[in-house]
Amino acid sequence: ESRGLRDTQRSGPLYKRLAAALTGLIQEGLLKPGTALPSERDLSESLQIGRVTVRTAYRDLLNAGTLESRHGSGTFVSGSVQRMEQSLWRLSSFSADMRSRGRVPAAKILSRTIATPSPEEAFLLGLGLDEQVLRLDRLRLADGQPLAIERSVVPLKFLGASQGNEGSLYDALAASGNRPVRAVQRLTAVILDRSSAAALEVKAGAPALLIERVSRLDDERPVEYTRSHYRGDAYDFVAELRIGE
Ligand code: 16G
Repeated sequence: ESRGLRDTQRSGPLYKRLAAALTGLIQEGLLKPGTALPSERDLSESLQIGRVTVRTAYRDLLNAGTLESRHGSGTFVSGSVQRMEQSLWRLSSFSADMRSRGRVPAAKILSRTIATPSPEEAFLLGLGLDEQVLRLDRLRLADGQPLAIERSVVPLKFLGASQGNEGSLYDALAASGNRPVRAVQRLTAVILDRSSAAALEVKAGAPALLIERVSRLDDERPVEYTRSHYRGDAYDFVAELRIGE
């Protein structure tokens, strides 16, 4: 452990390097939420660095919310990421899924444009190249915690007056009588690039699941093409399997 702590960052004040090393261990999942950290004295002894250095590093991480102190029992890794199980079979929206878990869903709009579809989007959505789509980039949060970043492309003709401006896209579609009822989705393991990782508050290079979904209306017309990056540390996708023929 101490080798890892020393290797992570090589320059800057020692307390900063220690704080960065601890953050790295937490983000890599080697120090799990709820884990107790060594006392200031134990860590300064085992790393052979001053107690003030350890105290300052801990203080920075406490201020950042990465660590939390519990009275009388010490310093702990904040109980931040709550891992969730998600069915691979049920078609649901981010908002509905979070509500069913008792969490508060939110969307931060990163970009929103109305344009003609790219050839790929037109093909996947069964559109003419001159029709209009809404292209919506959103960060998805639950209880203020970022869990996914996604780009949704929706034919404008399926959206009502809200034009997907607020809250749940599926709610907006349902409100205009265009509820998605069927979807095909593909899951692919990916590494997050720097900007997606920053938005999701994980380390650059952290793993994610890229989930591409094409949803359809009752009459089979495609209603959505969405590419979502779901944080790898937040989700387990679960399916029940039956023996094949
Ligand atoms: C989920 C869907 C996404 C859909 C969104 C709608 C996955 C992998 N993706 O993120 O395709 O567009 O929900 O959510 O589940 P909303 O109704 O809350 O906007």
